[in-house]
Amino acid sequence: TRVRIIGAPTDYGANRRGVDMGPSAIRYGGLADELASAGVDVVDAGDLTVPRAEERDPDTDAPAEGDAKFLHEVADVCRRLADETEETLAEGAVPLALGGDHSIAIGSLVGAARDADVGAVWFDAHADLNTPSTTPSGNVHGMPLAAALGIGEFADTEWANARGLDPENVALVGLRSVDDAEVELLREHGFTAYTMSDIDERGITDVTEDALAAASAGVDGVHVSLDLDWLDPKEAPGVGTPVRGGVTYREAHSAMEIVDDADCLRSMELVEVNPTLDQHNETAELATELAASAFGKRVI
Ligand code: DIR
Ligand code: MN
Ligand code: MN
Ligand code: MN
Repeated sequence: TRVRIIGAPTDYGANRRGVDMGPSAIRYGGLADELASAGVDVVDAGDLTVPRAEERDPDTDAPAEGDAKFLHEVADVCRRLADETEETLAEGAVPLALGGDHSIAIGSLVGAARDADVGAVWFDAHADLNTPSTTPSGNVHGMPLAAALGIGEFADTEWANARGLDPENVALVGLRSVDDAEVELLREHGFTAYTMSDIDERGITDVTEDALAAASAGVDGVHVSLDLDWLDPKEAPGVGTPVRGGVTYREAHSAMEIVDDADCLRSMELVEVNPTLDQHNETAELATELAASAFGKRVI
């Protein structure tokens, strides 16, 4: 396997500053070495150029659509990430995007689904299905799945529509903080959704296998989106929106090993690592280990 790392150091989409340092923290946490130990051929494409929030042009500051903060800036980064993602896939490599906040997933999904039908598995405490009219926070990191699927006000947003992605091939795993409007969408659109209670009852292996089966049915491959707040904050304290009751270290590794076993991984991202909220960079290090498991690293 060949993997191309693409850093997307944004913090436009989150309410706690510092998540733009995620790509550095994850690299410093040993990503290239971890992937190499999984037998992966790694190329680091560096970071996309992302202007700081403080440097944005005041003329383009007007909120674009309802209450979505920095939507213009998010669009600019996601367009470029989509192009890089598409090019990486065309070269036969697996794009691995490093956030940054979760809004970058719009770019990953658009790029992955331009010339292919794809599914997605969303490992996250949150559903990320808000839109500018339903968002309680204004933060675009709570909207990427809705944006990529063209839900609500995103129906005609050309930069956000992931052409080859449909809700029937989207599986969410580990939900425990879902807003009312998101609950409605989860019921309406034919998503596969597993809460923490499902994991309690059925175990992480069964749930992850079913999620991958739903995501991969009838498509060319699967995008895995790993929001580090999926894990319990005891394991992953360096995130902006921690929610108690997440998966354990072992459950997370088990799920990533099942991703590898399913043999359908086509693109991936690691998001929401915020080293300013972390202890000794442990969340970034965890992210690198989980990526290695997803790309095939085993003890023996
Ligand atoms: C909440 C939090 N649902 C929102 N979302 C987060 O702001 O839309 N997503 N933290 O990762
Ligand atoms: Mn989350
Ligand atoms: Mn579509
Ligand atoms: Mn998220």
